[in-house]
Amino acid sequence: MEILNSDAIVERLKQARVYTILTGAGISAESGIPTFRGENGLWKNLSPHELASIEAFYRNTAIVNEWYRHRRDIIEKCTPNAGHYALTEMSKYLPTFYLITQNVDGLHQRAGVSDVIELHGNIMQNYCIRCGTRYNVQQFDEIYEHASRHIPRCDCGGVIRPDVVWFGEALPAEALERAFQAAENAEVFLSIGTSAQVRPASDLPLIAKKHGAFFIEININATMLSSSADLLLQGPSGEILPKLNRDLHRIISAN
Ligand code: BV8
Ligand code: ZN
Repeated sequence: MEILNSDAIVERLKQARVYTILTGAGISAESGIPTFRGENGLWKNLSPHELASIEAFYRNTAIVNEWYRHRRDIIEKCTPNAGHYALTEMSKYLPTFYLITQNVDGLHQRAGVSDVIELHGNIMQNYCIRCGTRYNVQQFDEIYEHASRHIPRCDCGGVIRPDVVWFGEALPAEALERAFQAAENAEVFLSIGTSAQVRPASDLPLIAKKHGAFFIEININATMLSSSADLLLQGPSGEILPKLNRDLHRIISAN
């Protein structure tokens, strides 16, 4: 089944120089990583603010740290899926390719994309909130094993936290700036596997649209962005992206 079933769309993609991609938890679902708000979402019983916020961390440091260790365990046992690898392929032949992700799982990097704009940080990284010393997962787990009350501390005495962006926290300035630029300059913008409920990430597709981009949404469900999409590809990204990659590669190499 041809994914790009109109000459106008094919022509538009053929002419485009700048492709910007935004991914959310949905692209990792077929790797076995639970999404946030879905059926068996991570936040089914607990609200995000009880887990992914600075208040939660201070109030329930042990519970929040345990939740992140649980998520890291899941992620370490998972591998990138066909959707991740299709994007890696695209990054090799598209003229300009920006990959922005809300995910903290590092699967795009493990699938071979060299430059990933991580808006919400990376769950495999940790740092001391007092002196900023960084700890990788092994170092963190070593400290965590011997931490009193499951509150891992740095040599300076400061508490160590996951290097992810919590609700109410600013996104990393450089990553956000690069993401806004990539959205403004996009000629084609793909939003893949995100419910588009979390800002400012969910502003990006609309910024791209406003600057004249051709907007493609890939999701198993409709979202609040769907009405502004120029092309809606409904279904699992692990199935759609390999087909899109095949068609796109054929179009671009026919140039
Ligand atoms: C900030 C990281 C300001 C940690 C996360 C206006 C402007 C700015 C902020 C706000 C604003 N209005 C409200 C806010 C506050 C808040 C916000 O947006 N709240 C929402 C909920 C109303 N935003 C913030 O707090 C942000 N901070 O802007 O601070 C500031 C400025 C200066 C100084 C101080 C402060 C911070 C937001 C980041 C929060 N951190 N996580 C962690 O991961 O533990 S958010 C969390 O949600 C994840 O990062 C996740 O990536 C993100 C978005 O979720 P999705 O990725 O979309 O996942 P979801 O489960 O929702 O959806 C999955 C989708 O996939 C579904 O649509 C499903 O249909 C689809 N799907 C499923 N399977 C498949 C599939 N699709 C395709 N194929 C499949 N197989
Ligand atoms: Zn410290």
